[in-house]
Amino acid sequence: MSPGAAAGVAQLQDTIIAVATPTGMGALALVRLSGPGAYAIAQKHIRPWPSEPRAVQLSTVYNLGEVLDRSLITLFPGPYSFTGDDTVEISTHGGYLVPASIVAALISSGARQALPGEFTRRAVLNGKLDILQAEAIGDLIDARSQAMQHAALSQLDGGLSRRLLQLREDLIGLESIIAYDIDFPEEDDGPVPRDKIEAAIAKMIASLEALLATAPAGELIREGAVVVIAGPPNAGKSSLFNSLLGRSRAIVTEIPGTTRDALEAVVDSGKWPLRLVDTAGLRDTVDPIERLGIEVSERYLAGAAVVLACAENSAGLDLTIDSAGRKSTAPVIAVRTKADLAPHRDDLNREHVVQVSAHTGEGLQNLLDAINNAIASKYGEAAPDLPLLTRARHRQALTTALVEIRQFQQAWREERLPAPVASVHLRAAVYVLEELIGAVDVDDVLDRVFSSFCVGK
Ligand SMILES: Nc1nc2c(ncn2[C@@H]2O[C@H](COP(=O)(O)OP(=O)(O)OP(=O)(O)O)[C@@H](O)[C@H]2O)c(=O)[nH]1
Ligand SMILES: [Mg+2]
Repeated sequence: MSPGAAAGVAQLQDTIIAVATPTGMGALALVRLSGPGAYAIAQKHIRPWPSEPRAVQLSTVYNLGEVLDRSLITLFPGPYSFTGDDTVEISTHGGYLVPASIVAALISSGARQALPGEFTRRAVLNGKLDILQAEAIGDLIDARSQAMQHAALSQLDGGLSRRLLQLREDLIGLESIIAYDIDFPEEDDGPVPRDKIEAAIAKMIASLEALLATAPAGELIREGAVVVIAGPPNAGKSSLFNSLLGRSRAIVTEIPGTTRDALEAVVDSGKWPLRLVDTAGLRDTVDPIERLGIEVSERYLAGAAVVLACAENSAGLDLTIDSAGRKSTAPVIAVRTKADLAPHRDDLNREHVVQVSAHTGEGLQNLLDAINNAIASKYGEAAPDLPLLTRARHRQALTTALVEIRQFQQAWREERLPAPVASVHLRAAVYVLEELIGAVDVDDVLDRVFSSFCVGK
């Protein structure tokens, strides 16, 4: 057990409390109290005490005889609560004072201020959630796009955990077949057929590869795709940025060189969260401040998922596409700005140029579609029936598991290593998956081996 886990177990004796809603002015706030002493602590302050669990009771919260608030109280007895421990939820009036005074009163009676994420951590330690589901709760709260909301909900529902548990199950199955073969090579059935083991390995490798293939799209959904708006000064980049954002965030003037620093804002395109970046116009300049801004633009270009090369004329577009191509490996979308000014000019009716006007809104949807398509063709679309890997932690763990299984496959095929040694790779893959899910039970393989034995053997 890690020292962190040991600390978690020791702290499980504490009853923790926190305001679950954000600090600040609001109609309501939720105070959550959870732990072995939750009921005893809350009973010192709440009257009347709810007569039944999971039913809302209008009560008064007191401290030393003084009324703190009229609140709605709900009891969630363990283990049927979010954390698995007895939990009291107090729905109070909002604002700065009321929720904080209730928390202070309950702390004076023995509760402890919860650490960040501690309620969810308890849910994991009490077996209510696995680590992947706990991460999904964090992602759901952080979600700034529908795509992330869907991915987090599916992970919370256990989609990814179930797949990984199945994989772990398959690995343990394979381990036990090999162990059985080693221990009882002259059984009546004869040795385990090699092609059966080959097929099981191939199935696991295919399943891991399919999951790993979702990582680029999954990580992009969680982190957002950096979309850099680049182009010559005065091309209308900041205007386009504001239009895509739906609000006036960047300063727009007719003076070339207005934007000096990169500005970033998130737009939900429906499919991907886009981290739109407005940048300083690219040009040769002696102005040191503008030069610094251009350097920042170039850095953003290097890390872009997609570049919008913007210009209001054909020559400007060619130059921008060219310089974007040199600074970035991302797909470049050619965007002809200010389409309202000189519509249908021949030189700009060329193919693969999206025409937009920040003033009329023309072409903005086409541009969003083009961005979504460019991202999907570079990073892949999420297969609807597959959970997504949304974190580098998931990708690294599954890559390690895949490497171990491939090493087993090779050793098995070449009969290079004795079977017990080769199966060390399978054990390593099982550990990696267990660590990823947060479910560790090494006795499983023994259970499998002995469950197929006859009584008395
Ligand atoms: N008619 C028309 N004018 C536009 C449009 N977009 C921008 N402009 C005008 O073009 C000028 C420059 O716009 P900005 O958005 O500041 O251009 P920019 O590319 O950010 O410029 P820098 O920050 O200097 O690099 C302003 O006067 C805008 O009003 C458009 O779609 N139609
Ligand atoms: Mg600008």
